[in-house]
Amino acid sequence: MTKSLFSQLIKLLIYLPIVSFFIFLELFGDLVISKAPKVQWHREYNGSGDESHPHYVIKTSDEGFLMVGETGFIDDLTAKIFVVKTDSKGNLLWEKEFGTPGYNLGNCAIQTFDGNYALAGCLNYNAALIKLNAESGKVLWQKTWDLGSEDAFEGLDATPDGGFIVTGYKNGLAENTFLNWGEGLLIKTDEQGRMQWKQDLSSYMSSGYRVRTIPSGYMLSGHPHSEGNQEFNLLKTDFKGKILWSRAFNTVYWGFDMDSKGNMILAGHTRMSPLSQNWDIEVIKLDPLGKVLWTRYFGQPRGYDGKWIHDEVWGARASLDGGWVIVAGTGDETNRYEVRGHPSGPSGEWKIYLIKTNSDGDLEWEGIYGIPDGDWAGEDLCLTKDGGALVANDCGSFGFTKLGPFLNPRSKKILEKTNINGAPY
Ligand SMILES: [Ca+2]
Ligand SMILES: [Ca+2]
Repeated sequence: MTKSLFSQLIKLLIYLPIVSFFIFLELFGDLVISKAPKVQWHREYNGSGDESHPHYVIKTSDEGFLMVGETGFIDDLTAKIFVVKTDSKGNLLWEKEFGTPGYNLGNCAIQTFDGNYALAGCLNYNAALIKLNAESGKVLWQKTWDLGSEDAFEGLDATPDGGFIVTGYKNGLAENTFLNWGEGLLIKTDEQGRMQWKQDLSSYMSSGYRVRTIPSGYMLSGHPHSEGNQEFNLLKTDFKGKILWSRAFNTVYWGFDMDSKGNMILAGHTRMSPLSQNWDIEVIKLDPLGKVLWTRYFGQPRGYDGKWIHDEVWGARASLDGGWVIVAGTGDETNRYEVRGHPSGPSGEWKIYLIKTNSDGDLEWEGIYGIPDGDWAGEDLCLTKDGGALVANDCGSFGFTKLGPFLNPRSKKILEKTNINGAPY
């Protein structure tokens, strides 16, 4: 009897620390899951145009999503701004189109401090800022500016006084939704969209692209000064738009985000890559003063000859573990190549290409997502409360492609810190 009790006690002493250890892991286990997440669900919405193309997505405070882009085409002047609001499962809550078919661009969106939404883009060759009711999508107000020929807003953020900071370009070429080689500008408005000041960025940028309110002013990423002079990608201004410093790099970057410490990521695609002679992904991490901490290249995730493969990155997000998620598309458009019979399928079918790095830029996983006989491409991404993400998928319509957790959902307390735009900053 005594012996049995004694052996029970010994067992308890042996097992208790092991059990406690696993309880500890359950509660505070690694935030990171080091393998590519799977698609949980996918929904598509098209507007009145033949096709629709998303550019930007945010997670909203109701855990749903707001995606913005265009329906119709820029090339044949049939485009309208298209906005889709869904719940957390991708079910449609409302959709809206703005502008008459022509040259209209839906480029960026935020949730405002009052819980509604604001969009930045272009209506009929004029830069546009539109505020929408969150419940219905009804326009609360809309402002357009003819700042100079073809102009558009590319990025916006809310400001602490309830107003807006918007960036974009004037005197552009109005050729597409991407590079238009205009003259960069930065505008501050009040809460009703009335302009308070504007800053000419034309000696720095052909276009501002993303802008973020930070405790000491505004940080903005933008496109190079001119096609021949691939320079100036990052500007810091004070709250009046005075330029405090600028940084120049030799690549056109699209993805931009900041982590909670003010570190930044810039992600673009370049032919000057050590991996191949075709477009590969270049990612740089910068400290809060714009000093480059590291540079990494990624590409050819499906294993084709890199000479033919375009890896095109359009977005990047800070991840709550201190790492980064890069969102891209991968494929080729070369009829001469189009590998058929390859284990990964024809290379001409485009796929979403996601890259997860740790804070040092080391690859943790790459994810490839697509469908047979169809084209998918990642345009943007937001993090979700379950530790997963939602990709804005350009699949010929607005694709809402939900990925399962890649951050440990058990670390919920940390994940709840995710702000309304899906980034921790
Ligand atoms: Ca104009
Ligand atoms: Ca490539």
